[in-house]
Amino acid sequence: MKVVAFSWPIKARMLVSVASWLFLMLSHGASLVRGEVMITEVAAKSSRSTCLGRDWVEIHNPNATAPVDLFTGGYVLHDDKGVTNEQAFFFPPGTVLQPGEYRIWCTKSEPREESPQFGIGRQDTVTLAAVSSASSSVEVGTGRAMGLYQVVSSTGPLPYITVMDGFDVSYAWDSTTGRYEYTSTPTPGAGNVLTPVGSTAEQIAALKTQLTAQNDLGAVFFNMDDRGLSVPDGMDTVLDLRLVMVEDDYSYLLQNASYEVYRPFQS
Ligand SMILES: *[C@@H]1O[C@H](CO)[C@@H](O)[C@H](O)[C@H]1NC(C)=O
Ligand SMILES: CC(=O)N[C@H]1CO[C@H](CO)[C@@H](O)[C@@H]1O
Repeated sequence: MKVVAFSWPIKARMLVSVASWLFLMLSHGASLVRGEVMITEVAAKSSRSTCLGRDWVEIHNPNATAPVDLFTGGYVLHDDKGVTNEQAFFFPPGTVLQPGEYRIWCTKSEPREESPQFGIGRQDTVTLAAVSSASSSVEVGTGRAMGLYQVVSSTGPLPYITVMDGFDVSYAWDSTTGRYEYTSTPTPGAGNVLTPVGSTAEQIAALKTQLTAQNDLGAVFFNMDDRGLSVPDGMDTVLDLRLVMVEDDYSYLLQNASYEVYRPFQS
């Protein structure tokens, strides 16, 4: 026999939250007028600098003249656990996307009312849904809240790809092909730039090029090549630091060469 793993307290809480949200929405005089907004970009942990490394979702209002109110429009953002999951995210009052705006939401952040609390897992699906305009006649108490919503925009399951650590990647809408693709040039909060992610070999080559360029900059700045010798176009020495160390400590430094080694010095 199959046991339905759905405890009553959670179910009750969920229904109360949907019901109170609907009430809040209606009490704000919401008319369920909405525009054509869409999910334009999502990042599943692989975009490092944005949102302190957390996942993020970008939503775009392509309309050039009309703002879209995500609260009064009855929008909800959820992952593949669906709109009835506790972590489905209801936009708070005053969430208005201006004409042409791209805005990102960091997941699992504070305050919780302003951040989707679901993570975007491998092959997860991120969906933007909205309360169906026919919802006034639907009984929220039946628990079939699913029927209240219609999908507005969905990424579909995020395809699995190999992405090296240290490589910035997002899954972005390509308006020229009408499909989502991975790009190695994430553009959180702005129009997408599609740059194919490439094979593992190509990622390694790109990373090497990037690191070599960074190393070359460092060689000029520190006026020191890989062997510690000065370089032709190196910058002038600004600070000449001389330390006197005990022989053992000095040899320890040489034997344990690393960017961070702690040893006492005499003067
Ligand atoms: C922008 O929104 C307005 C108001 O909802 C609508 O009349 C218009 O058709 C929309 N424009 C586009 C290009 O969708
Ligand atoms: C932390 C560490 O790696 N220490 C090493 C430094 O070098 C000496 C001599 O080779 C080693 O004995 C230590 O283990």
